[in-house]
Amino acid sequence: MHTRQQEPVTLYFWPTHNGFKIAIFLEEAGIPYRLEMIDIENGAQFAPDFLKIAPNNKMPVLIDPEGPDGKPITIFESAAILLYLGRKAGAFLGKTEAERSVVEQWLIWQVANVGPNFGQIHHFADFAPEKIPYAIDRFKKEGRRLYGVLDRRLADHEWVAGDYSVADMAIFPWTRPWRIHGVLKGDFPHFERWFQAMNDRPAVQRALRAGGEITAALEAKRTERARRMDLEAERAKAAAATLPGSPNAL
Ligand SMILES: N[C@@H](CCC(=O)N[C@@H](CS)C(=O)NCC(=O)O)C(=O)O
Repeated sequence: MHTRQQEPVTLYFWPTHNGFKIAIFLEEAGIPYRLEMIDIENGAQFAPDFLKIAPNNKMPVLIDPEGPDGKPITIFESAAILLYLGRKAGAFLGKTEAERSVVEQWLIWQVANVGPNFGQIHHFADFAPEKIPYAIDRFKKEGRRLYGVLDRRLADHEWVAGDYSVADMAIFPWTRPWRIHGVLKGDFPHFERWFQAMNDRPAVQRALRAGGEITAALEAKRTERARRMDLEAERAKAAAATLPGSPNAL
């Protein structure tokens, strides 16, 4: 991999799953970057100046001052950013056309399935003021199916799409709240092995700290929420185990 980047790229960022994906790539590839924080919890994504570079009103957005032909380029949509950066760095996309196709399939699987569905779990199971069991059940069931797809894939692949790639970088941040998705330890052992391997990568650890104090504060809140959900899951499991007629009933 070789990048001769002189001027840093600018990543319009908030410490969310879609933001972390790009930070992971930049850290892995050693591309210098600066962050422009877009506080999506306070409406910064709707600011007219941001709309000029983010037609969908969402982060992440990347500006590379050293784009094609040495001219600046602006890119929105996280998968488009990862593919651009992968081509630029000549890394993490697979080497042959067959390998690239596998990476693209799993990257698109994330943006078309994992992101939209897990986003709905977060909304209905965690943020919604009114808890609608039908909605929570619907999106958690689909979420569980997606964890199953990932776990089957990882049963005989070290990384999701061949060598370590943008597909791993895109999927991993979305699976960090696995407790909130209703996953229990031991449910998906191959996923757990891969998750640990991702967590252990120094570049991933650096990326998860991008955004400094703002990120640290949000991450602390998330850890607390995950702990609460874990306790709830344990209680539900214990209650189910003692239901009359259940195999574990006393
Ligand atoms: N498909 C987009 C999704 C981006 C996205 O959903 N970004 C969220 C944060 S993770 C956002 O900016 N949300 C603000 C809003 O929806 O108003 C991508 O992959 O880049």
